[in-house]
Amino acid sequence: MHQRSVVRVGASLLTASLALSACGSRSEDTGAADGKKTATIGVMAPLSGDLSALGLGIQHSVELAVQQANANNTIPGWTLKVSAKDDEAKPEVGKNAATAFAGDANVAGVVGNLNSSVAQSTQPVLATAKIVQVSPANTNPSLTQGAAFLTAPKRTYATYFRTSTTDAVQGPFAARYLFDKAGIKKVATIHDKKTYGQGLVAAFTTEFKKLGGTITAAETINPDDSNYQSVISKVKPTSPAAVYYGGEYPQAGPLSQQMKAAGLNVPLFGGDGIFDPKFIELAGTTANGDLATSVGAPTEDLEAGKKFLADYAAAGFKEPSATYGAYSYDAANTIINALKVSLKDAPDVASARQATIDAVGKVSFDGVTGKVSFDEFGDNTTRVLTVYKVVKLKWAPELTEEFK
Ligand code: ABU
Repeated sequence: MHQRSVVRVGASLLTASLALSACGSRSEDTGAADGKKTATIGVMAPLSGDLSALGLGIQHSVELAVQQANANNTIPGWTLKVSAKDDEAKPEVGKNAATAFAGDANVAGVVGNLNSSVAQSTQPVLATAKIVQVSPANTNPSLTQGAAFLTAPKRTYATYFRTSTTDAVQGPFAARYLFDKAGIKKVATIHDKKTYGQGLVAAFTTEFKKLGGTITAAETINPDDSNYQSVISKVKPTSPAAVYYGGEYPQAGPLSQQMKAAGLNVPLFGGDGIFDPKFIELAGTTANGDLATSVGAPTEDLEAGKKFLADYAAAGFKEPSATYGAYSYDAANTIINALKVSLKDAPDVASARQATIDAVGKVSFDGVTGKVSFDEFGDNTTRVLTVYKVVKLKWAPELTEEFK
């Protein structure tokens, strides 16, 4: 496979190639001019399979940030490159991708992963190599605050940061919306047993019960299954007014469709993992009324977001920026902002790695998604979320709020 993209370097317009190698790794040669040193920003995301719509949006949004940095000579004396690796949404594949980045002395930082379960396997590899990692999408709280995040939060990896918020915010945000705004007091929960889905449902459940709500059933599915009749038959007799789902759209879409077909005519409500047009495609004509929370305000409603979307369209990427595009662009610019400091007088990328980690911890800039800066755990200090509802078979924003 061979894709072409247009890259501006300085005042000249260059044509660069995006090559996909047999091992599923894509790298972009941004055409370093003579005398310039090169630093690579890695991307790890699902670039194939069910979640590739999200992963390709992450990859291209990083490419856009890098193209703009090169065009603006943001880091004098240096040209940035992008190297994107397909983690296939699988922990072991992600670990191999991280190991390859760790073995490359030119890698200055990595954007990724999408899946919290994959990041659990890449964090230690990049930490050992002292390579900074910024995820645009991982929401499981343990990635930044450790397994005991509820009672004794403790930073686990000094190299790991994220521009998205966490499920310790997203789950309660959904619970408050259902209980306070939608007036729904009885909910059944279902999750896919993976790190993200399980954590999201746990955070939702704690808050929903605290508010006085009732969890009528707490069930799980196997993410490899496509028939959910068995779980639906356990949930339906408990008469919930909504089903809260922890997991991603490849399972949530068919679950919604099968729930309605079986007469469980209540909204399916999920997190950012279901917020994609593919959910509606899979859920079909009965998806209207289903709900999702997602990180941040709707990109198209923000001034900086409008510019990002226009620049993204002008760059001519084949796939849309999708749910995490703006967060990926901000993640790439987090690393680029840090490199402005760490590479300034550095002889090479590898010797600047600790300085890059330190500089990421101190970034503070107005990104596309809002103010980008990190707390003592590496979490974004901005905690804005949006509830979306399926209306006329399209996601429509219902409520955007800062979580307090
Ligand atoms: N944040 C939703 C999807 C990615 C994850 O596993 O965290």
